[in-house]
Amino acid sequence: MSQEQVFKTIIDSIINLDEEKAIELASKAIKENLNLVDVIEKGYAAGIRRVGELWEEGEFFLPELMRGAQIMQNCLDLIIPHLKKGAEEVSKGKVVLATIEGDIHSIGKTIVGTMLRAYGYEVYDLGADVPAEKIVDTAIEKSANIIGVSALLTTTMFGQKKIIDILKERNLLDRFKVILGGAPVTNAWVAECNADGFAENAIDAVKLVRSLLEK
Ligand code: B12
Repeated sequence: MSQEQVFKTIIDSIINLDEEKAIELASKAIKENLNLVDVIEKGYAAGIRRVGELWEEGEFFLPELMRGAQIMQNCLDLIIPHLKKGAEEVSKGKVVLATIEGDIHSIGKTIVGTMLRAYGYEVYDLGADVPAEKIVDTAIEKSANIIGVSALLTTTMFGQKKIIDILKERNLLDRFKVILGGAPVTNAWVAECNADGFAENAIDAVKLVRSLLEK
């Protein structure tokens, strides 16, 4: 089977909400030493995004969206420990990561955290639905270099801007780089927030963190 066919089979297993198949394909990918980052991004993540589209189109209802997310999470739980292999011992920098308050979407943020750890960064993942103040306070407490904030809802994106506003208020803008992520985030939004960058996927997030810390 070609790589593209493998990704297509994974996408189908998520769209069909076929947990047994999705798990079987995850185990196979690990056993066959496939590029697990590609397996996640081009397979499972593409599948769950398609489920989101089907939900938007009215083909799927909320329980199906939730089921798809749960299946994806179970597959990630299997794959992620294998991604961590090769992580470097020495920390290259500290990142505080969270999904902003009011927003429970955690899958993409968790993948970003895992990839950053795999590339040697120290990550404090505060989870989802986290108040902006708590994110800033943790960044201060941990002496972080970077604050990464995820938002998947157009209504919660404003919380990303709140982080910058709090930093400005407390005269802390020079102390941290703030990076944003999540499906609705664009370059224009990053500019409006006065943030330091955004990334569309976990690999680009690693590149972004690396480039910001080199500055
Ligand atoms: C799975 C999912 C859910 C799951 C979430 C499970 C979980 N634990 O995360 C469940 C079923 C719980 C859910 C709930 C809801 N959802 Co939902 N959900 C999705 C869906 C289909 C996929 C999201 C996902 O996991 N994608 C896969 C990951 C890998 O991609 P990602 O999140 O984009 O992350 C990548 C990048 O963005 C980036 N990234 C992410 N974070 C960060 C952070 C940093 C710092 C950086 C640098 C990069 C980065 O890297 C990641 C890895 O590649 C999206 C559709 C979509 N296209 O996004 C809708 C979607 C986000 N949901 C939507 C909605 C409306 C809801 C609900 C309000 C539904 C409801 N009526 O209850 C609730 C939200 C409740 C709340 N208060 O938060 C809408 C949002 C619409 C809008 N414009 O605001 C979407 C877009 C669906 C749609 N097409 O309408 N959802």
